[in-house]
Amino acid sequence: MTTPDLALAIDVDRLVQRLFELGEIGAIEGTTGCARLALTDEDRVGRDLVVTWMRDLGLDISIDGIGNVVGTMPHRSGRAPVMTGSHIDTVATGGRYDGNLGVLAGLEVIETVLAAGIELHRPLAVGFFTDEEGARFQPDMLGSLVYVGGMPVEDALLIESADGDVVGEELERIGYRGPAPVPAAAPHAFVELHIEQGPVLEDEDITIGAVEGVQGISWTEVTLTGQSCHAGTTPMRLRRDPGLVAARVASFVRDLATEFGGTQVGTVGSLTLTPNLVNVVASTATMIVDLRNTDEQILQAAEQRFRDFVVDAAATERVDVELRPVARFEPVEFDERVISVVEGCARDLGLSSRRLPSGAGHDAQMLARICPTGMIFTKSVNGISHNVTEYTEPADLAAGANVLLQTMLRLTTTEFDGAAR
Ligand code: HGY
Ligand code: MN
Ligand code: MN
Repeated sequence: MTTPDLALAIDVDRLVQRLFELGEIGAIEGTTGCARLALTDEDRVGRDLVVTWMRDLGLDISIDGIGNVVGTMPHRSGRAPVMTGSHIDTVATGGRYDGNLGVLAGLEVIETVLAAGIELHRPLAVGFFTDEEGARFQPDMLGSLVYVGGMPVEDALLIESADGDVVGEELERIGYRGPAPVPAAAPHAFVELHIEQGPVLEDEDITIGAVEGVQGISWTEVTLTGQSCHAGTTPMRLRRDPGLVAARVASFVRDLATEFGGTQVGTVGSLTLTPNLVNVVASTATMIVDLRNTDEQILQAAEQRFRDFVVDAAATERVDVELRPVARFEPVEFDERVISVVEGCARDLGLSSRRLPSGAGHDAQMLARICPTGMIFTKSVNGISHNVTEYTEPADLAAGANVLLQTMLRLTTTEFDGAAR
């Protein structure tokens, strides 16, 4: 295929139906959300369903040592595929589109191309990566990190959740510890469709996001250890209260983001007090602080300010503190050549587009280490995600998936001289 066949279009009803079916697995009662934390039974059932759809299309399926699954069109050329994909694990209060759209739209693109009987210069592939969310096992993007050689699979298999579950054991238990080698062979190019998960496209009424890159991410687990004692009898001057320090840290993180401004964000979304009882001063407080910025130097400065504050706040209350980095990824820039193809496809399809950075982490930021990579965003209604009310209109699902279709087709005949740019 040389000239793009703009008349070719995905079947949005089939895509919506699959999003619904997958969303029913781990459905959160009374909502349109779902919970499929990585390597849980719900994740296994979701994986089985997507693998069945891949098999029904006649794709060659590979499952690697960290449970990443890739379906590739059989192709006589032996050339590296143009690959798409994302994740099907969700946060505990997830929606039906985060990650799932990228995987199912990729499946839809391949089904559309196969049905049209188009001869391609190189195959298309679609994958889902293990534990993109990092909600149960940190860091996030764990599967794609291993896929590109960013972490030895042996190390990844030893990672423990807060509940003491171990990645390797859970992977065995759900039957997804596969034989395919990691790091994987580099695809020819990678492009991921994802919901924006923020308000920009909707606020500006723009249909497609041509994503420039992903901001840097820093997750630090903070363990504060004080002394539990009676809430009624213990004078305030004698207390060593880690709950108080945790509250001051959470407030500081917000103030730091406000002070830095720009793209700086800071979040304390995970905070556990032990024993977490109304009449007991906590013995320990455990939290994970999420700091992000598009600029690496500023992110490092924010990290340093946060660390200094925690140590000082703990000392003031005579509380012990332990800091443990659990995820740290520098900002990533996508390949200009892929970004331009995304923009060109949007334009040829008559869709408005703009460039923007991604506030969220994505598997594409890992694939960018090994091949020319880009992303396509489509709107999130009210900019909401990681929330059961997450929603994207069918027209925007179709727009994103059709840009993905055209982008993947063009990338099959795009030759990339030299390293990613
Ligand atoms: O945390 C993130 O940005 C992604 O959802 N894992
Ligand atoms: Mn995602
Ligand atoms: Mn997510």
